[in-house]
Amino acid sequence: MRVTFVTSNPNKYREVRRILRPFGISVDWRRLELPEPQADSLAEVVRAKLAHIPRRRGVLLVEDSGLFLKGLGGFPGVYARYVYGTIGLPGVLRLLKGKGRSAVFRTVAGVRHGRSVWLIEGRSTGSIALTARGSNGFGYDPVFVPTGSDRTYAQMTAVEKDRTSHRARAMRGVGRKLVKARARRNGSA
Ligand code: ITT
Repeated sequence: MRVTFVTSNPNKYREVRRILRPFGISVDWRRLELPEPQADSLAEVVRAKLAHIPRRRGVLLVEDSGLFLKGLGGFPGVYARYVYGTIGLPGVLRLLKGKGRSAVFRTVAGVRHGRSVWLIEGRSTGSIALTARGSNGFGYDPVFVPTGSDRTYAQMTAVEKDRTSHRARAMRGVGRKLVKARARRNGSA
């Protein structure tokens, strides 16, 4: 089975390709920056991304991710991309000084297959490190410490990050659902 994943972010593509491979799903990358409307929720952004892509055959996949910081009332949340590109990690660490450091990373994956649209969410809970650590991964990985670890995602291997990451959880949900749909189509479930 093949899916077309539309994202501007090569790191996301690498992760998604790796996560879906065990489900027997190959991922074709369409590199495109889709407009992200000012929206309150990742789900709304995902629906807007799907709506922007013309209908065509095959399975289409998009996702939107956000980092929700408890000490900042959920900021940057859906605006994680903008905040990363403006104040960056140093700015986020400055804003968090003296505040609670718990955090949730969320990914909402959106799949369009024919007339069906599915949204599937994955979450990783954790906290924000006092300083950036590690050089693997991308984006907020150097500051995000998942629950149960004392290392940031940037200090982990790709396989270690996939065990708990928001994206891996959302994409494994996508993988399971696509495998089930294929089995139904083939009349074997
Ligand atoms: P799209 O084209 O798919 O939208 P993007 O990089 O703009 O790619 P998002 O808006 O979903 O993606 O991401 C919001 C921000 O969060 C952005 O700065 C990403 O680098 C960062 N981010 C997303 N997933 C991450 C992860 O697993 N680890 C660290 N940072 C991540």
